[in-house]
Amino acid sequence: MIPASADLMRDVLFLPEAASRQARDIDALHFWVISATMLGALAVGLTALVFLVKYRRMGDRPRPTRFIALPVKYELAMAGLLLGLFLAWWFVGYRQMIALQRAPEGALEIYVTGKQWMWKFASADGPDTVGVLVVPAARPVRLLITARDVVHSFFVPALRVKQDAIPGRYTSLSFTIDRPGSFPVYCAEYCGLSHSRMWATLVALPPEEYQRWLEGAVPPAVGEAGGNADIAGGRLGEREAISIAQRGEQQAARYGCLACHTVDGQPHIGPTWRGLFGSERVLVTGQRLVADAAYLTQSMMRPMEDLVAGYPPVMPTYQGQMEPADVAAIVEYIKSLRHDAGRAP
Ligand code: HEC
Ligand SMILES: [Cu+2]
Repeated sequence: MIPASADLMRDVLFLPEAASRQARDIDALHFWVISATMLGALAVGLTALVFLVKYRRMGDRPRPTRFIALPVKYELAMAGLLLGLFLAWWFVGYRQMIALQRAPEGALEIYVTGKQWMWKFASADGPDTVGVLVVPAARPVRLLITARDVVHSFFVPALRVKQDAIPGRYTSLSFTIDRPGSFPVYCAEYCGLSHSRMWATLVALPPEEYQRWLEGAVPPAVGEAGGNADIAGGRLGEREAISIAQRGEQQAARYGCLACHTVDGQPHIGPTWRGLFGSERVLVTGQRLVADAAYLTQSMMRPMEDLVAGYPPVMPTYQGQMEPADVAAIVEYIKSLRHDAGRAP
């Protein structure tokens, strides 16, 4: 697809600018599919029109049409051509899908959490933000996306991608933004009352400016970016004073969890939280499962339902007693205590 016609197609289809190579690849396939199918439809329509006129009823006497049998080789050629075309599209699309899942070595990893009704972002060396995703331009980025409450969908029109955000699971999305700019992010899965207000901005900064952002400055592009920070109540683009995990630490102390749980690896009245996230748990029933976000949440809400083997059933339930944001913060805190903290789960 030559660039000029790609621009034309983009205008005709009301698409925004494509911000990454992956997005331009998706566009190329999209334009190829839509042009071929539209041309096909046009050919069929025009033929029908010609036949309509050519074979219209003329006079009273019907003129029988000669019986026509199409040679098998034409039929095979037609079927083969169409099948080949569809397989080619599938092949190209499949490769593009894989490219969106796989990140090159050294990609910057950023955790994305969707919850009613905002997007939160956290990375190992950058500050946590709400409503504004800050990435360096021209560097591969891998998002690890999850949801805290219901299914959301991380949608960046400029990247031509929607990726489901599912509670208790991580999905991933990789891309490299070509050059600095700001791009809107939406939620593309109806998720409740303020679904339409669940938006954020993806800001790609030049490498030097990104470095300054890591060091504490707030570049104008970030300061001006918009997004929804309903629950957090913070100002957009402004880094949160403390990270989600740090808030979790405070909340764990406030709710008295630390009277029974330690964070140094020593079991107390309850199991230690050090290395808990992602580890295999053995329950009194003999059942084995992996401590993910869903399990941790369940342990707080209904502690009697999955009792850990070797401990007394003394943990009180916190169902209805904790703010959802506090539950999320504590889960995030326990997650930060895993042995391989900082790497993808
Ligand atoms: C009275 C002591 C006590 C308090 C207070 C307490 N827990 Fe527990 N907790 C336990 C015990 C005992 C277990 C192990 C038995 C079970 O699974 O319920 C446990 C298990 C857990 C587990 C599962 C751990 C594992 O190894 O799989 C999590 C997660 C947890 N608690 C989180 C919390 C949080 C968060 C709080 C505060 C909001 C809290 N607990 C408060 C005693 C307590
Ligand atoms: Cu949503």
